[in-house]
Amino acid sequence: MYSRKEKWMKLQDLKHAGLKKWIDEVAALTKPEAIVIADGSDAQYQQLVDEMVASGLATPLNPEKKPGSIAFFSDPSDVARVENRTYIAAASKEAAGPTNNWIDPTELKKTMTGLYDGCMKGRTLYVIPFSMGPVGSNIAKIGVELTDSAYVVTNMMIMTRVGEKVLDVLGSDGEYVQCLHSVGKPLADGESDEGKWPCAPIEQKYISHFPESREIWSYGSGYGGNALLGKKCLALRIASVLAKDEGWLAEHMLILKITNPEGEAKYVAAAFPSACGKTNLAMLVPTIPGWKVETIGDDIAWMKFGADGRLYAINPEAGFFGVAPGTSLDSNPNAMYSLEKNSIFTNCALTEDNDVWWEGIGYDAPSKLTDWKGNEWVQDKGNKEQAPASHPNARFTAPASQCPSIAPEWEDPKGVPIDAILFGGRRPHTVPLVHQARDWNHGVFLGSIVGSEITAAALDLKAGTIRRDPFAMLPFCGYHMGEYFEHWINLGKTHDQSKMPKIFYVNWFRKTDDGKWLWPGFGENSRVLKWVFEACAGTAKTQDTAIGIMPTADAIDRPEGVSEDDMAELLCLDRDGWLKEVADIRENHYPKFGDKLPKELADMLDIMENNLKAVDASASCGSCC
Ligand code: TSX
Ligand code: MN
Repeated sequence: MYSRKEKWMKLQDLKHAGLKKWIDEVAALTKPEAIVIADGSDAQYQQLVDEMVASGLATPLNPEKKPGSIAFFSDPSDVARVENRTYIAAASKEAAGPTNNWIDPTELKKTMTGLYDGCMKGRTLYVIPFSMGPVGSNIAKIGVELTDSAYVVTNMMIMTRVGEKVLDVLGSDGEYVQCLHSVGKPLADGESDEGKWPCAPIEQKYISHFPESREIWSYGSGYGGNALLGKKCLALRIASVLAKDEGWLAEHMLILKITNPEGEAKYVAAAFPSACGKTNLAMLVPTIPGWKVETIGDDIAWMKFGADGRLYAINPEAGFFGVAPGTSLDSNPNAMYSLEKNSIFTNCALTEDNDVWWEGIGYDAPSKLTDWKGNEWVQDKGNKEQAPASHPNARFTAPASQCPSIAPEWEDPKGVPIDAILFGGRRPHTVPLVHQARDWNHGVFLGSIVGSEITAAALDLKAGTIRRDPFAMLPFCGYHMGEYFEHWINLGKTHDQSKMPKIFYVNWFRKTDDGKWLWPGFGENSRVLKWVFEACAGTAKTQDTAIGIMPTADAIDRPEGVSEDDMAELLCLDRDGWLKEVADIRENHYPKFGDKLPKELADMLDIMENNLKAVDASASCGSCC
């Protein structure tokens, strides 16, 4: 049965007895027709593409417009991460914490073993040995994903480092994270997928994490974070547990490098909830002359303390799995150049000449499109209710090496020393354009209160309400969020503060009372990054306030179109707004973490409240807030 393709590596060739045994066990359970080991070669990538094109699952794109690229259209029910079917199956419910779904691991394994039984009949089981992080880096981790989806294999080949070089590092007894995945739609005898995107109904979908045994079991979805198990499942949920145990950080953060006109560089990591433009910031083109921004990563940072006491970060990924709608030459030219070739597009619209199109790509749709559901679609600008041609969560999968702004050191195995950590979110009011934490614990406090205004896309809560997403990690922390806060606090106790990154909170999303953006954002954010750079260098113009360290009124150069009054509003201290914020944190946010909320954070909230009450109400912010 093993290896239908003689030319690829065979199971017998694997040197790792434990890995071979696990593959045998999974094959005995799932009963695939064949087993193929992903060797990471271009030839194998091409063969997988050819097979998916032949079956009708993949659409080859126009080689003149998007060379080496393909498009996929998922089942309409399988378009995003499924948080309500995502489980942290820790030994106890308490260990998973109040913000994760929990099922007893023994019970969950029993249920899922039942689902996996025979689920790969008639399909191929692919073995994907992958490295999160540069192969051989001492910050990197190895995973092996077993999957029945060739779509997953090709995406993993872009998003991670795959193949024989990983098996070489793994050796005969190396450690790896077991990642088991099936699309979860068993074929009947004689049935084939016939170009359909297979997946299971929602009540059979399970995205399960077993933190004690460091295993991931995923069933029923072929999409993104549910299926490409190196990303959210391994690099965040499982790695966050490893990081707590081993004294490092696995974070939902971009990493960028900023260089001033004198050639001095600083490295910045930044965490934002979804829909705040993390990928855009990671690839920002500065508007201020002489300054340069380069990209290390756009989604995940693994950070460890070096022998010199500084915090070093690597990007564990090798590609970008970015939201396509809204990505244009205006909003993010570097992303557009990254996806020009050798990329995978999922749920984008297709043009008549086999290029991709999406809402917010920066130009009108051509006369006729095929929408992501496969239907003919003609743009009707008069109709505000028209369903979009691309799914709002449509994605591009592009190699990071193709990004024009990628930093030369992006694959340095020792990582880059982080100077600043930014938190942020969509806050139309109250939160200023930028402020800095007074010290590490205050910075942890800022991370713990991260929140973002609900955008129209999220229908479960009223638009205009703020959803808290501490450290942008709420959906991605593999253990109790209160213990996660404590882990951050503890790092401050055990390390030299003078060598730790400075912590900031930014907000690109302030609005006027009549709903207009106060700040132009995008490349103009380089002005804020410049102030952050200067704050790290000790040369910034700053003032101490009730909420932390803020820029003086003239510390940040004003972009064109931003008046002096606008700037004052962006940088004012909204005493009453912050007092409401304190009340909301005290009544609605912090109680969620029960007695696991570190005392340092409760104290920090009291301090902020007292500071604010001491501000003269009539003197604060005049008329602007
Ligand atoms: O990514 C964004 N960033 C960060 C860029 C480096 N977006 C897009 C968010 C959705 C993913 C932004 N949207 C940003 C921003 O800084 N700011 C805004 C709000 C905004 C939108 C459009 C305009 C200005 C601000 N344009 C005009 O007013 C012309
Ligand atoms: Mn993310």
